[in-house]
Amino acid sequence: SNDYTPLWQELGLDLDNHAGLLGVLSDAYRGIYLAQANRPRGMAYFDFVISEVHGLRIKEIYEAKRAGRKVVGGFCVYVPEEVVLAADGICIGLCAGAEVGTAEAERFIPRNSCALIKAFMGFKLAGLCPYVELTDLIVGETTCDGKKKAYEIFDELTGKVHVMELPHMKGPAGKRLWLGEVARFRETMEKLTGAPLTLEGLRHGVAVVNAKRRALQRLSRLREADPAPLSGLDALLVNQVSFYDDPVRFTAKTNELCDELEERVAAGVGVTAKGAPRLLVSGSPMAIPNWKVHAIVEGSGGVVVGEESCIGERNFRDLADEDFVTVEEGLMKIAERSLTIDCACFTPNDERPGNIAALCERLRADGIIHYALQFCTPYLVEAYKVETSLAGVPFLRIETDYSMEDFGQLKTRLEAFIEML
Ligand code: BJ8
Repeated sequence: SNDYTPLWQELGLDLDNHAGLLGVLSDAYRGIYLAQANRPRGMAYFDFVISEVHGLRIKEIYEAKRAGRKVVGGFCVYVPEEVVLAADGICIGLCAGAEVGTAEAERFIPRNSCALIKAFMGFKLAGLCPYVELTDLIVGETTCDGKKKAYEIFDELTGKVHVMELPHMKGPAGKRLWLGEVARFRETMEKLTGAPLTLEGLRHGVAVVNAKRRALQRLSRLREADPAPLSGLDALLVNQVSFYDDPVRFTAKTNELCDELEERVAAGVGVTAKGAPRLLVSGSPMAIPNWKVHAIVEGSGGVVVGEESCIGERNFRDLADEDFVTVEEGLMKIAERSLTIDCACFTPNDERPGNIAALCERLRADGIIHYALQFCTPYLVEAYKVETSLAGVPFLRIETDYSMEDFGQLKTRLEAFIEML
């Protein structure tokens, strides 16, 4: 295999720490992913992507950057990837799902910050994230208080954070504000690239991202089958990879996987026996390599059939309207699409319970696991409304972080829940 050490060194990574991280990651991947039975052949591509997560993909981005393309990192599905692609940029999701650099992060942010925030700070501070180092621009947003305030410090550390002001209500004033913010982001991108955004570019950006969303929608629909044609772990992985792989290649590979899954469904082939308990996981996003809950569920006889999450349905449920004739109109269509996202940072967030009910029915889920990261106030508080609106559907609330300390306790609770279904 290739030696990427000189590249990692050039990016300023802490080589010892980094080697440790990759070792832990590949052990976890072997134990959790490669140990699964009856995986579709199409997952081989995603196994390869993971094995090269800090290798080949980093080299590709590095080379694209040398050829003049700009790299934009983000933490939220409200960040308009279409606009980045319209400017011939590369868009990368920077959310992190491993407990890394915690002590370093806690020098800057409180201990009771959610694990996701602690991890993105920790990865940067411990010199472990080549993606952050490759970015020309990092886009933050005013979603939850923890992220909003952490971006101020992240900007001090990196000097390249642009914050988009996301409204917290979706009335006319909120819509105007968001439209203005998408327009301001366009200007930021134009300044970064030194070139005006074109209609052709924007059409291309929307088409590429919509195609990716369509492939993920297709994957989601295939999970309706009983037995499920692929594990929740594998589906989660595909969704996680969608945030940093080349979008055109990712779409092609996901569609190839779906072709194979269609054959499986037609032949009644699945990863479990027919009738295995089907779970929908709902709540805070599960950034790579956060596989804990799925691993426990699927190690306990259940199968996860959907993620009502930003690393899941919220990322691809709605497409942007491709019918526009000016750049301004295109930006409006992009802004309108993103406001259909039902994030708990909004108030009220009345669409979410209905969306969960519909998803639960479509996926024929037997129960819902409401997953919230510890200290994630928006999702922890909203769990009440979700649970009460879904009366009759078996519902389990869990609150956890990235550590393995509660693994045994979580396993006991999840096993009991699955047994009851
Ligand atoms: S649109 S869910 S990606 S904000 S887990 S950092 S909310 S305390 S991630 Fe999110 Fe955008 Fe909403 Fe989606 Fe805060 Fe909660 Fe931590 Fe979170």
